[in-house]
Amino acid sequence: MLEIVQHVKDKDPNEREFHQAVDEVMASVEGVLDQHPEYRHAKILERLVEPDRVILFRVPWVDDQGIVQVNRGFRIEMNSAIGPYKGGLRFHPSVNLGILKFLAFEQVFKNALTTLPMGGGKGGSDFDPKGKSDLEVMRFCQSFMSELYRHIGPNTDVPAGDIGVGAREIGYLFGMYKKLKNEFTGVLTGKSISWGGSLIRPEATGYGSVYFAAEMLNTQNKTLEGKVCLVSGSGNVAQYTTEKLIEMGAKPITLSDSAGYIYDEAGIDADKLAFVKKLKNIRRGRIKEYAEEYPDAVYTPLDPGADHNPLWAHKADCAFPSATQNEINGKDAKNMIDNGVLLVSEGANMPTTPEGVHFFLGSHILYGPGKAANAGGVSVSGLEMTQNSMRLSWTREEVDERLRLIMRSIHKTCIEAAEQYGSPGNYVNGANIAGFTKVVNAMMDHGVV
Ligand code: NDP
Ligand code: 2IT
Repeated sequence: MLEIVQHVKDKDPNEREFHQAVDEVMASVEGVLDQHPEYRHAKILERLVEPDRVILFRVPWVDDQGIVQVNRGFRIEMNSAIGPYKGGLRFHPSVNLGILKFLAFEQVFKNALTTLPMGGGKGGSDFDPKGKSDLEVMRFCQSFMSELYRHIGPNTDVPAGDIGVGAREIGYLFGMYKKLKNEFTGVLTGKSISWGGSLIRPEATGYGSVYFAAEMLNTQNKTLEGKVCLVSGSGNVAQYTTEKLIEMGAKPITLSDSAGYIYDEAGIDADKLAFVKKLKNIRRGRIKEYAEEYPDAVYTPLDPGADHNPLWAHKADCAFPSATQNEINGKDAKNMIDNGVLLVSEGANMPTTPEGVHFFLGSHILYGPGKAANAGGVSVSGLEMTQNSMRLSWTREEVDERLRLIMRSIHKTCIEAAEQYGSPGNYVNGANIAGFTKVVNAMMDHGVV
């Protein structure tokens, strides 16, 4: 293990997910470091793992019963070497400093791969939007922004959505920012279309993950046509992954939430997906209801104590993890390989444990890690910033075409970087090396700051 990984573990022993993310990147870039002793001399690694700043704040709000609630708010401004801090906000009870530092760290390299000028950041709260009324969510978002507004700005730090933060939350956050600053600017992305949003932003992460999968398959002269696909999650990324898979002639057969998953052997088609969108985005219900609506589908509750997740044990060709971190462990990865999975494209951030990654890489399947495969979301966020700066909006077709080109470019960059450093076909090394090199060279240009 590189010294820097031990240093990070010693310094913040409780930030397990952050250690995991640092460990993976550092293992990939050892060859680059050997060729560039000047990086070590400039203490580049020590600077990369230390956020530019961490903002931690109290978020008090009043619930519908009139009771005062207190949550914790965070923004990690990780690295701004190649552009303003950019990255989502996550509202989920599991949110803590270690999780947000892992997400911010990943975001730095992901954003560097997009070809657009964006630094890396991430934020959020341990607030749980589940089961809250719209008014409670609004009061929470307003309180959250009443502190965050002084730290962000269209040329400083531009947050967006992530788990638990969608169009509704971005609306409330934007409304409060605009009121406090008396400024209408592109300070958030994922905005609705009538007030500065970009077409295709809601679709972008899921579509991008499927475009990345198509690029990977293309290296073996294969397509998605007829491929049976496992999808996890049922939120933004899972829904638009499923939509694009259906459009490309593939057959998605699973979806999940944190309580369980559905298996639909006949395939999830466009009508069934329309039901899921209404269920999840409007009624805010549970995926279990899919099996009540479509009785041929089977619902299985997830057992948090189990040593594997049965969703990943169904026979399939491709897998699109689109829920959360570490949702595929070593056993799940082995089950997938044994069942003939030939491609994994990660819509979620770091959904595979190190043991799982080891398995995928060892079995030489097409394995697209999150920071490459899910970069379509932040890419279209970057395009939303561009449109806001120009004060115009592009058509659906234009944004979608740019997204396709960006995903193709990320794929090519990964392939080339992996080859250059002696691990052809290894997208993990490719993505880490290419993202790292771009950020680090900018840091070297800027001197010791
Ligand atoms: P959503 O909140 O829209 O959906 C999240 C989905 O994942 C829900 O189905 C949720 O189930 C499930 N989920 C969340 N936490 C857990 C958990 N601990 N265990 C099991 N299931 C869980 O979020 P997104 O679709 O936006 O995000 C999904 C993933 O994609 C995340 O890893 C995110 O970081 C990543 N991502 C998102 C991007 C975006 O543009 N939105 C861009 C790039 C990556 P439940 O409703 O039960 O909580
Ligand atoms: O993980 C991610 O890339 C996101 N949640 C999207 C970030 C963004 O700024 O659009």
